Amino acid sequence: MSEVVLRELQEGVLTLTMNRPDKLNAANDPLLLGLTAALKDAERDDAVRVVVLTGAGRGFCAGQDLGDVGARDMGFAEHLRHTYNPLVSKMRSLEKPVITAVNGVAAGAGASLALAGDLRLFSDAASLIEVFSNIALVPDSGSTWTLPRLVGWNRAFELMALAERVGAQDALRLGLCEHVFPAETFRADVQTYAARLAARPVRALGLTKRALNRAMTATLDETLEYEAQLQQIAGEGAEHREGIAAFLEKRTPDFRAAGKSTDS
Ligand code: T3D
Repeated sequence: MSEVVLRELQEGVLTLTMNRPDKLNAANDPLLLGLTAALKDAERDDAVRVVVLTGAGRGFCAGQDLGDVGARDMGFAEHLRHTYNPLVSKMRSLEKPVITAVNGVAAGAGASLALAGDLRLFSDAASLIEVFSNIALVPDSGSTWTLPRLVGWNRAFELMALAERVGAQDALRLGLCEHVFPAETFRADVQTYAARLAARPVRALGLTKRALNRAMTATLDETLEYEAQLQQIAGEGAEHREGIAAFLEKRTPDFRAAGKSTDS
């Protein structure tokens, strides 16, 4: 049996590919648990500087595999707590950039995974559907958290209520993705973008992610204090020393090398 999660590491970019193309990468438990395990491995592995999540074939992810639902020995809530919720939490808390590279349709929980990326890159063949209401379910896996923050409460509700397909250009207009690349060159364009990010000071970016996550639910004063604490950590790090040295020596900083040296 082929693996449901493919891993490939290139230029510090770990690409995780959901690999059930015949079902548009509809998610079963091995796929969801496999993705979470891969993210935990990526968290510990210094060779991984950026993670890309994408899909094999013409789909990104069609959400829960509907063929599996009837055969389960657990309820919906328990299933979500066991599979999707840890995955989405890990994507958001991983202190390395996580890019979702949406190559095709992202539906249901697949749309939630697409939106959970720190940066969302769409192919011009991609689309996103909050498809849950078609089968009389509630949006899950974080969609009720991400979507209203991106498009506002009312637009989010309309997308959820009517389950209309949002194409790539509309996704860009609505702020659901940062860039749209042609389908023909998508994988190469994603790798180029991700490698550019991998050359950045990823430890500082991890702390930036931590700061942004905290700021989502904090007051201004709490945020100012938290920024000060994180700046202390970043300012004592090897990446910062390299950034300053490179500036003074009028050269490009080598943050990859700095990441390998021991932080003070
Ligand atoms: O605890 C819990 O599990 C709750 C969690 C719920 C989370 C959810 O994600 S609920 C939402 C589940 N997803 C859906 O309802 C989406 C169902 N799929 C579709 O609506 C359509 O397939 C798409 C709009 C995504 C794409 O349409 P199209 O026309 O491009 O492709 P297609 O022909 O419908 O699908 C291609 C194949 O993939 C097809 O198989 P076949 O006929 O070629 O053998 C289709 O059955 C299969 N497929 C697509 N989505 C799923 C799926 N098989 C199983 N589960 C799917 N979700």
